[in-house]
Formats: sequence, C-alpha cells, structure tokens
Amino acid sequence: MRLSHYFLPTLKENPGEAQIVSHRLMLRTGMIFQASSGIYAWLPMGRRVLRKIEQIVREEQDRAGAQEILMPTIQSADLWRESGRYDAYGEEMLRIADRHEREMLYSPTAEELVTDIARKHIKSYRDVPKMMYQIQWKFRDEIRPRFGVMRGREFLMKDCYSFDLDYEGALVSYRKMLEAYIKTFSRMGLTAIPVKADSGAIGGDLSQEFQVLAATGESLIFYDRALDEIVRQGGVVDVDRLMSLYAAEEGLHDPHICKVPQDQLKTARGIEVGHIFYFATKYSDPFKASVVGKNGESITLHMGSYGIGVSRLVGALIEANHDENGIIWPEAVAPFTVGLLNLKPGDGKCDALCEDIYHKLLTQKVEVLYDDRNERAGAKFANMDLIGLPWQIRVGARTLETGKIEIKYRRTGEIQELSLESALNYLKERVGA
Ligand code: 5CA
Repeated sequence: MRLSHYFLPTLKENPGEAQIVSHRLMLRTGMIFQASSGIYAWLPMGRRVLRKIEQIVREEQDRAGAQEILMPTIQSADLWRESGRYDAYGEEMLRIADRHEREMLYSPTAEELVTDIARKHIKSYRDVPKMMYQIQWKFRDEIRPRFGVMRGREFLMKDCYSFDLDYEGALVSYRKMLEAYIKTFSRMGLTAIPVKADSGAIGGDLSQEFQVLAATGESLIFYDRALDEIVRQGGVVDVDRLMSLYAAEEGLHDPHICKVPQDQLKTARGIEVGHIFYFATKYSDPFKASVVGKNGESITLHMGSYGIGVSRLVGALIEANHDENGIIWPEAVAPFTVGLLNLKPGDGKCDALCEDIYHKLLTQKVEVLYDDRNERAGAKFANMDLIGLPWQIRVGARTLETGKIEIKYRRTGEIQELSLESALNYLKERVGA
C-alpha cells in the first residue's frame, strides 16, 4: 500500500476527549472514528488490525473443535422472556420495536438464541458434545461508555457456546476453551492471566476472566507467578497445573484463602479481554433443551459460554505495547509488517530504488506500507513511529552513496545498516516471509 493513496487520517495533536493512551493513539493514528457515544467506525488501519485479531481467534476456536456460525444482532424479545433476561437485563439492553410493534432487541450476548437452535436440532446423546461460536457485534447501553473501544456500547465479541450431557463432559469443553484462550492471547504477544471471576448477569458455577497485564488496566489482580510462564508459552498448555494455581481479582482476594507464599504472589493491573463460564442447565432448563439418552431417558443439556472482547483487544494490545512515540505492534497483529520510507522523494534514483524494494517485498508477500509522500524525513520518522509498524526500511541520500539501507526495529529502536540483499534476507528470516 502506498501511503500517498492510503486513507490514514492521523492527527497532529492529542484529542482532548481521550483519557487513556490506547484511545488517544487509536484516534491519532486514524484507526477509528467516533460515530456517536461508544459507537465507532473502523477506518482502514483499524480494520486491518481487527481482522488480524479476529483471524487468530477464529483459528484457535476451530482448532479447539468449535464450529463457526453467525447469529443475528436483532433478536425477538419473546425468546429473551423465556429465560427471564428480557426483564433482568435492565437499561443495558437496547430495545427496538419493528413496524408491527413487535418487541425486538439488539443482542448483548446470545445464550438464548443458541439454546433455541440447540433445542430444535440437538436431539440425541449422539449429537453432543457440540461447540459453536460466532464473531459478531453486540450492543450494551453502558451508562458510561469510555476509553474508546475498551468500553464501547457497540463492540465486537467472539462468543462460543458448549453443549454436553453432564458436568464431566462440560468440564472437558470448558478446559478446551481455557487452553484455546491461552494460545489465542499468547499468539498476540499478550500475557493474559485467567482469574476467578464473579459470573454476574450471565450466571454460573465455574467462571474465569482473562486479564491482560497492562500498567493502565482497570482491575487489580493477585496471582501465583508460576502462571506467568504457563500463559506466555502458549504451545502445550498444562491445564491441570494452570487450574491449580491461584489468581483472583482484588474484590475476591482473600488472604485467608490464598495459600500462595508472599514471595510467589504477584500483583498487577489487568484488562479483562475474555470471560468463560460453565452454568450447567441455567438456560437449557427453561428452554427445555434436552436430548434422548441411550436408554430413552431425557437428559437436560449442560452448557457453557465463552467470550472474547475482540474490539476491546485492539485497545488492550496498545495499552500493553506502546512508548512515548506511539504504538509498537506485535508482529502477529500489526496492520503492516514493514514501513518503507523514501527519504528523498522526487529524486529519480531514490524513487526507483524504493519502487524496487516495494515490489520485492510485495512479491515476498510481506505486508508493506510505502511512505512515498513528499514530506520531510523528520515527519516521516515520527509518523512511522506513531503508527508502530514492527519494521522500518529507510532509504535516503546515504543509501545512494553507500548502497546500504537502514532497518529499524520499532520495539527496541535498534537500527542496522545492511546491503539491500542482506536486508531483504534478514527480514525474510525475522518475519518468515
Ligand atoms: N455470554 C458471555 C460469554 S459469550 C458474555 O457475554 N461474557 S462477558 O459479558 O464477559 O463479555 C465477554 C467479553 O466481551 C468481555 O470479557 C470483554 O472483553 C468484552 N466486553 C464486554 N463488554 C464490553 C464493552 N462494553 N466494550 C467492549 N468490550 C466488552
């Protein structure tokens, strides 16, 4: 992509309304546009990041054996009356009437609809276990939408639902999701700690929240430092060990219960990016979602639900990855991998060299944003640091003299001078292009 053509409406000044760094940087880099309070449009660079996050989430859900579906955002109030949540949800639910004055709503989550699907189509013990998920917009009319996409009113969520015959089966599904979450967040370069949680409006017996560690996080969490290592590794996750380790939020932290020795206990701030629940037959009971067992008996399905805040993750990633100059994207979710800077635009030789590099990178399938604009070098450096692509390739007067180009790694600021060929090889190795 050529920056001269790209729609990247960056701001020079910090927007006054943004109180936290991720909101500030998302507005400054033109990733989002506020449409109304807590409701955002995603502009090209923001959309690219959102798509990368979605894709990682999707791959790990698929790998865990969940199947992707897509349910409507607008749902019937009658369905929600069956669970009692039409009244229980209160003002957070956006209620709508259609032209026939039928009561509808914008779905804040989807236990009711997915249970309706299950009761009509999952009929035999042979049809379970099943896990189904969607990546779909949700609406919650939060009293105080704030911090940009972190607490929006409309937000993108991955929500997965599991159906099993009994508690033991449901626990297997729950553990599969737990493992999928560890892999998902570790692929994004995040440390996400699963902590004991209050299950609130969703209800349930067993529930954990995933808290991404970031100094600016809203929650204060306490956890066994051994968790750090397990969640960072991703790879093969030792779920037994993980479940045996201590982690709780401030409100739930009871020094009498916590047996972790003080020197092993870590305190950190976190952002909730995921929440998993086992809630037995809370929805399947009122919906009569049951199957016929081996001996012809009726068995009520045991369910769990598993959410990830996909749009919130964009903010959380920035909270965990930035410095005073801007964003520092982890490679797996970066909007582009390489920023190519032409520091002598208009100079025939420099332009030709940049074009050559640009095409070589495209041929190697490296995602590259080429700053071909007629701008000062200083402005280009600042802009590239602000938008935070992992790698920068700088081509200027010195390149024409020495034949060397500069490669900068945004995370460390380290700059190397390499010949064009070794630079491309080096990148190939580092980004696996
Ligand atoms: N039905 C369950 C799981 S499918 C559920 O709704 N869980 S939840 O309420 O915890 O939401 C799941 C995730 O969505 C949260 O962990 C959080 O990361 C994200 N989320 C919740 N509310 C908002 C919001 N207002 N703005 C952005 N993300 C949100």
